[in-house]
Amino acid sequence: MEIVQQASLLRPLLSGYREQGLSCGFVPTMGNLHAGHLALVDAAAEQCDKVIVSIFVNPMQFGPEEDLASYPKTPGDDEKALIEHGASLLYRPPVEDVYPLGHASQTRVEVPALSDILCGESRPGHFIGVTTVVNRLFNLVLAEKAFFGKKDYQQYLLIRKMVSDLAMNIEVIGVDTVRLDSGLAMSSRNNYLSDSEQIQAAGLYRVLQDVARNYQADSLSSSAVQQAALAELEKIGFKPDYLSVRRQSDLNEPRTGDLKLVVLAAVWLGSTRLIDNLEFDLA
Ligand code: PAJ
Repeated sequence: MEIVQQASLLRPLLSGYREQGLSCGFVPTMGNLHAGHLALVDAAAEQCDKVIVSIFVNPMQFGPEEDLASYPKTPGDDEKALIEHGASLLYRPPVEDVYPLGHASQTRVEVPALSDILCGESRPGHFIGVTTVVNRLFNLVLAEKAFFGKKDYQQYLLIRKMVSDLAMNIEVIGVDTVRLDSGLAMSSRNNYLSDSEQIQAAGLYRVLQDVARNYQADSLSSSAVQQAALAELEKIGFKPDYLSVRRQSDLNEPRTGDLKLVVLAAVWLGSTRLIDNLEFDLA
């Protein structure tokens, strides 16, 4: 596996792949790789000749009070795992290579509306940071396909909309969330949880499953289901940020007749913010 830190060194390698007629799959990450990230690498390896992975803890998507400084970094383990999973190229730039003049002066990419709801409401500016860096990475890597986890459902939809709105020549593929046996979605932020909090945290997925079941049974009104779920989250010991049932296609509130839905939630467990979601169908 080649490891490259500078964008200028990335281009000749990628041109070489294209000259050989090899297809490229791209997996952007912030490192501290776990089985969730590696499922994206595996999907890319199945569908493409070459797998390119980026590791960049993007300061532009962290708020001033957030965990940028303490975000977990495991470069040696990440390299080993990527080699084992067949990645061809790791792009791991220093911040100066991505934002030579600082990110405040960076040209921005903003997907309106979708950036401001749910996680965007609680984390102002977060999704502008995500779409801006992913746009830059897409332009550098010029892959045919990019792989994103549905664990970050809103992010996945934002990237799809950016690609469509800007007529970018890349296919965005969503990969199902990888979970521990307890149901807890794998996340780098699970590292912040104590053993007992990890057990508690698994309750989030159970509540999402209850919401989907109650919607499908249609025994309670939608607002009653959501209120009951919020109360249950509090009972488990979470401080809920939001829990909401939306349309899968655009995260708008469902209208009568919408059949493809997703329940999304963000909660605090102590000082750790966790997100999860579950897609479900009606009828
Ligand atoms: P990061 O949190 O490192 O996640 C990288 C990719 O892994 C994302 O597409 C995310 O949805 C996916 N992922 C994380 N946990 C997963 C799980 N349990 N199952 C399946 N996929 C999972 O998301 C980011 O980084 C950044 O915002 C980024 C897109 C790299 C832009 O900076």
